[in-house]
Amino acid sequence: MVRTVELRSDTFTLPTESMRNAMATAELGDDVWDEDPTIHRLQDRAAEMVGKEASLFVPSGTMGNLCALISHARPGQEIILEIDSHIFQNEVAGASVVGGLQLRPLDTQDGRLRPDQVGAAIRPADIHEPSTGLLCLENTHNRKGGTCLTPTQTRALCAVAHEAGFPVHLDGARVFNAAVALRVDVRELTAPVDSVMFCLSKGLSAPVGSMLAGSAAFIDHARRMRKMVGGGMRQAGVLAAAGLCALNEMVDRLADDHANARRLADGLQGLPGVEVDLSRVETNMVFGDCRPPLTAGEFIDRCREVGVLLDQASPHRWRMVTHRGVSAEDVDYAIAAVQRLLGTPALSPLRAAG
Ligand code: TLP
Repeated sequence: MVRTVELRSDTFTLPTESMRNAMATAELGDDVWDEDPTIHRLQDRAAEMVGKEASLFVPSGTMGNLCALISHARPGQEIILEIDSHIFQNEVAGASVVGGLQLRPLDTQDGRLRPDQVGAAIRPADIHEPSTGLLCLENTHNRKGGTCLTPTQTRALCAVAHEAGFPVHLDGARVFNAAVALRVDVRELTAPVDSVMFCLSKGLSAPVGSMLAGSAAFIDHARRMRKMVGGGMRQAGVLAAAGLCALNEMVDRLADDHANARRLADGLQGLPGVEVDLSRVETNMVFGDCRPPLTAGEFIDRCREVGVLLDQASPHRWRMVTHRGVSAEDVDYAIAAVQRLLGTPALSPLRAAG
């Protein structure tokens, strides 16, 4: 039987029954007037979970990051971040367009910036140069494999920024995945940073929304910025109700997604034509490279024909993401399907190369 295994992203997760029920009965008000009680409950709960004074519900992770960047830094300032970070690669240059900010990307092997590397990128007080306004971290790091920054690494990086006098923002779209994988309270990963954005709509399965958390003064300013970029919503409590279920009911089960990603990576590793770096599989993502002449585009098209959906990361690189909608049986089906595909003449890299 052909089934569909959705491995393109954890953004494909659908709301749970408990979320649907909570949405149907949520108490509502106008959140632009700051009068939606369900939004208040979500914002209080989110702030408490990440150990910050306040938080703000935003429609997307992209908007949360943008509001953070333009709240922390002034036009003309430079932001240090990792070269494959979502903010640098996937947010349509919003920080530059809306915030007038210059981005300073630094390269790493595995998404983990080093304190000495950040230190060396800080601008001196020179009239010709922009001043450094912010350091951005990403945990887990998406494009480098879903890799985690530990509490110690986070603290060391923040110390460099704070000593130089500028703040740190964490793109923690999947910071709960990091906390679960590292077996630490998420506060250990968020306490050292000045602000954190995390997504409710990825592995946590809510239909829409992300949270931005930080000091009360920072969140007050970010609320104005959210309004400026069109993110002020009215009876948004209908979405916040699902977000509360996400925070209260969906964090611990992320461990299942991590086990499934490991199972998937183990099953795919060693197949002819694809290469999977097992050492990078720390959370719910599996990246692989196709060996030429096989391209990721070809591989993805053929996988789709057998019901296995995955995402392209570069001409030869693909990504599979596990989540609540992918069971261990789905993983086994996907492995067997890919195994069969790589054995077929049309895709067999050995045959094509010979
Ligand atoms: N990531 C999406 C795509 O945009 C690539 C995905 O499928 O992984 N930070 C990180 C680290 C992210 O991975 C994402 C989304 C965001 C921010 C933005 O969140 P949204 O999609 O809610 O704007």
